[in-house]
Amino acid sequence: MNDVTRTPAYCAQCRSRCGCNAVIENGRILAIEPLPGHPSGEKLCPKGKATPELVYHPDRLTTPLRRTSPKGAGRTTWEPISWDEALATIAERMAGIRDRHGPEQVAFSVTTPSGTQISDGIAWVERFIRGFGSPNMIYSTEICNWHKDVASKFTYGWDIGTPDFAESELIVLWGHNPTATWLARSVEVQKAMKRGARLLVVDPRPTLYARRADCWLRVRPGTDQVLALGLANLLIGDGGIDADFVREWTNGPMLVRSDTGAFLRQSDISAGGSPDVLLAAGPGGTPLRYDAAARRWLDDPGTVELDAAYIANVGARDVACRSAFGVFADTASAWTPERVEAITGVPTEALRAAAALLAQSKATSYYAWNGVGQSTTASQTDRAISILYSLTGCYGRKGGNVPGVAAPFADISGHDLLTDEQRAKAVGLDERPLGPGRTGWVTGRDVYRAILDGEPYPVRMLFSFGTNLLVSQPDTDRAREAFERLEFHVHTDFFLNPSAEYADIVLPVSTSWEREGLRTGFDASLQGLRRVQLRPAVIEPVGEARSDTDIVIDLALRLGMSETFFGGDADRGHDHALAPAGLTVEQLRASPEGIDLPGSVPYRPYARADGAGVPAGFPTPTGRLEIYSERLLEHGYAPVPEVSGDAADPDPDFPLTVSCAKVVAFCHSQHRNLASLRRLMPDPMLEMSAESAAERGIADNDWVKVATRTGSFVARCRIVRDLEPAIVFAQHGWWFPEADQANGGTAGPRAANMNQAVDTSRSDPISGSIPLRATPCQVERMDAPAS
Ligand SMILES: Nc1nc2c(c(=O)[nH]1)N[C@H]1C(S)=C(S)[C@@H](COP(=O)(O)OP(=O)(O)OC[C@H]3O[C@@H](n4cnc5c(=O)[nH]c(N)nc54)[C@H](O)[C@@H]3O)O[C@H]1N2
Ligand SMILES: Nc1nc2c(c(=O)[nH]1)N[C@H]1C(S)=C(S)[C@@H](COP(=O)(O)OP(=O)(O)OC[C@H]3O[C@@H](n4cnc5c(=O)[nH]c(N)nc54)[C@H](O)[C@@H]3O)O[C@H]1N2
Ligand code: SF4
Ligand SMILES: [Mo]
Repeated sequence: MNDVTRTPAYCAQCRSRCGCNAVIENGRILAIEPLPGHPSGEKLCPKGKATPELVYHPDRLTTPLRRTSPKGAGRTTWEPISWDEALATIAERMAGIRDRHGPEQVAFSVTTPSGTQISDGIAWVERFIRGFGSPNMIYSTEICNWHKDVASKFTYGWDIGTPDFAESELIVLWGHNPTATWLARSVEVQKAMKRGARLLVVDPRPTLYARRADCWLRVRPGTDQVLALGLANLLIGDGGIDADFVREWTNGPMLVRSDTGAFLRQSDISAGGSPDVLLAAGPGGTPLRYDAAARRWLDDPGTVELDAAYIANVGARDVACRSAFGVFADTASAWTPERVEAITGVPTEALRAAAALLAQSKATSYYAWNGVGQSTTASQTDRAISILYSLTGCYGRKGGNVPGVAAPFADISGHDLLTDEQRAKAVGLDERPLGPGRTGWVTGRDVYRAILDGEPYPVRMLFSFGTNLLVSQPDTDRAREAFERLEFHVHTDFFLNPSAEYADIVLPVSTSWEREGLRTGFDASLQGLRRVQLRPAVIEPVGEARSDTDIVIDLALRLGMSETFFGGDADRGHDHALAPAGLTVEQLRASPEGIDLPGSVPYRPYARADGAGVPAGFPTPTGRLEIYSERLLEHGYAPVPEVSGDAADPDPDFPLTVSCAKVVAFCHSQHRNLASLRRLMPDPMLEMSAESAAERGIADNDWVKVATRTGSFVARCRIVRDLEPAIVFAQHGWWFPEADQANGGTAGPRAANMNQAVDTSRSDPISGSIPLRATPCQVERMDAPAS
């Protein structure tokens, strides 16, 4: 008798969200298999295949636990408690702090939906946090997705969009390595290459796609902004830009005053003129009027000049003005190929070849992610890359990056629930008023400061939905100290990770196979965005584990938020989310493989005209794609992405630079306890060139110590061809679940956690990102650590 069944599902462990069949026998999940026909269903990675190992791992948390030992001293001991006792205690502590001190004094940390299964419940968790009234959610966004998803709005008004791989002539992977991090996208890139699409890769590491690319720019870590400006300079100089697009759709033609840096407005040059009307230069110096509020020209823009210089009469003074495009072009022109080579290490011929590829392609799509988002210049780097891309005219176009979704869905993550008063209390928001703090996403560092120094007010409680701050984030010693200081600390997870060891109460969470998951769009491809799927729970929960969604709904009811939480009925919440797209939970339950919405994601949404024939434009202050950002200027930041500051002097004690990249075997600090994945990668590796290794008497596989100004970590050397000798590559997230958890393998001089060696004294002034990808270091051979 064979009672094996196959249920359509998807793997929620990472951003790829691979469509699959779950193979179930006698209520147990045996395996997952690819699900051809699903937009991300062609392949599964080793982490997906390790599903049964994770689900039935002997270390799974199976009941709520309360700690019975003091914090920070030796081994932690726990006692099981009931769900009711656990949740009653948590609700009471939360309500107590809220009522006595304010909800902002409860901080949260939420793990990443791009690299964990929390994508199933993330909207509910965020709703809970905002509904409770706390603006303090540690979310890693400043080192994860914020730049491509939010900083890009300074330029496009929208996010980076979804690459239309199926129609691209040229694909650019810029600091993004889908082979390791987004399998379904990697499949799309391969299909496109087979079809004849060209590939440009910008990465210091010889990734699989770098080796296969038509052009590989081996950029030095942390120098991408210079590279992007250098490429823009070549495109502009050689006539390789789409000048019609730039003239018609960007704010490039608008005149900028040299005295204030603001746009030249009609109200500047004529009494009674409108401040909404911006001026551009027409032929022979006639000013042409553009009404930014109405998003339309008041004069015929047919002859508007892009690269204009202009003298305006402001009051009784002459003020020199330059078109926004001209300001950017001047900034970029400083970056000649020779200067770019000196900073980035990219040879002038390679730079010219890349510029030629960009100039020739009429349909370029790109993706830029962690390789450019984890630096102290991440926001302006995003600006430089976005503007470079804008010059190609491909944003929104067929074969380019297309913003938007196939259908609208209601957002249930509760952005509207936080009052302005609470929103303003996000820690770190004063320092970075345009940063992720605006939506309640704060950095670990700022929360530790609040806990330890009471700045700007004390944080008393931390409630973690997954995350492993002691390993995945720097400032490890501060974090430990802060955890010991907390009045109350809750952690929800599948396993007790090193950070959970500091909690007062730990809650066992069901894996995605034991709970439902709603997905509105699978964005490996533009076509996949039409798929909506409600993944059923395919097995019963292990032990007493409950989903994050169940946990926050239960707590919400205990905290008096029933109404905000749809009376405690998750289905009602999901129906609310689905309603604008005309779907229901019931329909989706009847189609477990998902439903494809009719229609598609529209190309060129900015060109869609209203009844009066006025195109929608871009959702930016000027209604145009913003080469020049007055908004950044108003907050004291550079309006075009000029390179700020001088590079720090090289330190002879730390002549190398350590960067990092993700590996297919693990997500962040997870998966180290799964035997099949550890067989793929038993130890942390440090990629080095043969030259640098030989210079230090290091052979392949030797253990090495990597020292920086602020700490050190250990790894094994892996010699890699074609790596620049001064650059080494580490992996983050290492700890040893098999080791004695009294130290968890996370601390001390022999630990493998690279984040304890990252210096966070400098950060991106807009987003708070930190230099995870470029830290000066030295490497030396060491004896193998005792196991
Ligand atoms: N297997 C696996 N998949 C994952 C995750 C995981 O942990 N493991 N995490 C998920 C999450 S949360 C995220 S955010 C995504 C991230 O996905 P990716 O952005 O693809 O992540 P990385 O591999 O860290 O970095 C991408 C590339 O940046 C390169 N790089 C390093 N420094 C620089 C630099 O200075 N400039 C440039 N141009 N490139 C540089 C690296 O060599 C690497 O090839 O992956 C998601 N998917
Ligand atoms: N040096 C360096 N550091 C980095 C990065 C880097 O590239 N280099 N990448 C950064 C990035 S992009 C990110 S996003 C962060 C990620 O940092 P974190 O969000 O801290 O991710 P993890 O370390 O994987 O910890 C995730 C924890 O959540 C648990 N978990 C998984 N799924 C669920 C779930 O559904 N519910 C609950 N409650 N728990 C769950 C896991 O078991 C694990 O214990 O790390 C960042 N840190
Ligand atoms: S790439 Fe692997 S871990 Fe990520 S969703 Fe696909 S199968 Fe799961
Ligand atoms: Mo991330």
